[in-house]
Amino acid sequence: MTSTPNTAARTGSAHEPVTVIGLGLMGQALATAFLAAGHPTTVWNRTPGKADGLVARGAVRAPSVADALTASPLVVVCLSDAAAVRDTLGPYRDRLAGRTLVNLTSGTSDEARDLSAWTAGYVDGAIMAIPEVIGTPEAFLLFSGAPEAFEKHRESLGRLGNATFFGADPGLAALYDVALLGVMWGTLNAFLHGAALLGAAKVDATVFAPFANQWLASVTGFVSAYAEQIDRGAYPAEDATLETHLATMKHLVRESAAAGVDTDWPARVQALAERAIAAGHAGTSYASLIEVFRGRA
Ligand code: FVH
Repeated sequence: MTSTPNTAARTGSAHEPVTVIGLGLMGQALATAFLAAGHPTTVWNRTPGKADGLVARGAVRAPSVADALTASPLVVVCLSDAAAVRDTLGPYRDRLAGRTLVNLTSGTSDEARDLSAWTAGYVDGAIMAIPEVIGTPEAFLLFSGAPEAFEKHRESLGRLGNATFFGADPGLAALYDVALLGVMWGTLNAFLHGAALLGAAKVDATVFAPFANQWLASVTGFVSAYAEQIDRGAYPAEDATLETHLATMKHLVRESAAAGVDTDWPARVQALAERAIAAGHAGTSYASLIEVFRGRA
């Protein structure tokens, strides 16, 4: 069913026209998903040739940024960084009036809040996915900003993947983005350190990986339990005390030194626990380390 413009305007988005600005690896995937879902899709890229494949599949190449902005009620921008967004859209921000600008460029919460001044219809977003999974439920996208603008285009934005809206603060999606990336980097650093340690004993990473994955399944169970403790502000040691953790952290430091692999990371893990214990958390759960991360220990 193709919706007429006013229907699209009233209901927001059955197959509303969408503009995608930025056709890098991610922008190409975004435009492809909108095209595949039947949205009339207008595209613009600094290097025009990157639009060729999309135009061959039915996208309309906008001759200028101004034309790209005025072509659709929903404009999605996905460039390298906030500076690129400012450089590209800044001169034409007056054309954003009455439109929804969804910025899927990685950036900080402050950058998102600054850009939100450009239009009442500003929605910031973060993509927790690689281009290949865009358009599938495997992709999850975080949004925050103008609630009415998001709701108006929720269906269209849902074409990209699993869309979650975090509320009116335009900076919140970016904060979730970096917090989740921090979970990724911390987890991968831990795996890579373990692989280096076992590698020193001639254990291949592919042999270690299934055990790491099995253990990660258990560790993720701690996350929900510790989240409840954090929100209650009480850290009962229902699984192990911080003192017990510290004793085995020292083993990791000693084994790393003996194997000649990085000791900075395990030493940092040990130092965090020692700071929490020094602040009186010896007999509490691992969740009490949040007091260190909050700067209270
Ligand atoms: N690729 C991924 O898996 C990650 C997943 C998580 C989110 N990121 C963020 O998405 C933004 C774009 O990333 P990308 O992978 O598409 O990046 P590139 O392929 O390098 O494309 C960059 C596009 O930005 C255009 N661009 C850069 N600087 C400017 C500028 N000053 N003025 C205008 N456009 C600019 C570039 O144009 P061109 O080089 O093709 O002419 C590309 O369209 C990014 O924030 C990731 O962190 C992706």
